[in-house]
Amino acid sequence: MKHSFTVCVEGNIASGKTRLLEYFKKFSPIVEVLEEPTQKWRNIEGHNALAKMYEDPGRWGAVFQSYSQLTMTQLHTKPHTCPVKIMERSLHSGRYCFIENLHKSKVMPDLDYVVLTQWFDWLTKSHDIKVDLIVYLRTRPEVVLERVKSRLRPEEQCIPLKYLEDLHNLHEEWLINNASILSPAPVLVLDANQDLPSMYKVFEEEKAKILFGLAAS
Ligand code: TTP
Repeated sequence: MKHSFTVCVEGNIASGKTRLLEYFKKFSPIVEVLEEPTQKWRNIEGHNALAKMYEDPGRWGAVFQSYSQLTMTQLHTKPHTCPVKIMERSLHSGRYCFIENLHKSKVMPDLDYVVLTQWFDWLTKSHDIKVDLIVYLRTRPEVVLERVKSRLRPEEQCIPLKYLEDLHNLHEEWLINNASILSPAPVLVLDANQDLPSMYKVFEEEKAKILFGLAAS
């Protein structure tokens, strides 16, 4: 299969991306769902890169983002097996949200930033990283902070509201304010502040657009 319709699900930490992916698994074999490899990030030959990044982002932020870029490229370039491929995140959110945030907040040195962004530019130009639709799960930072606290992922318990506000603002810059320049695809924005049963209703109502593009109804 040459090219699937590729959907990337984006949104702040704990915005509900995995829930959307879980929901769309029922459309197999039309849909292939590719989850984010967070387990790989937590165990690189015995090293927990996610934990190290939160403990000392100045020392480990670039290493973590470099590994995340590698695993995300592997997902983007994985041969297609179904007409629709739904991925959690993309190379682009790594670049425009997380790398940008580390650098903007002066945690990441200029050199680390330049090297990572040059890698991003080269990867996105030289590989088949086509994205057809972005689903943006838009949330308020206060809402995702509560979810981060209640899901008890140990590495994330140190996350303050300010970090989620900064990431929220960068998602907004990327997918709302500068979408025509920076987004690799049209953006479907969903209000993801709601509880899970309400979100399942939204996914059901929006499923044609998510599977076949914004023109579908
Ligand atoms: P997310 O990619 O936001 O995944 P999530 O598990 O929060 O998604 P959801 O609850 O919406 O299903 O982040 C996973 C962790 O990895 C989080 O602690 C943030 C971190 N991360 C980075 O630090 N840099 C990155 O480039 C990415 C993609 C994630």
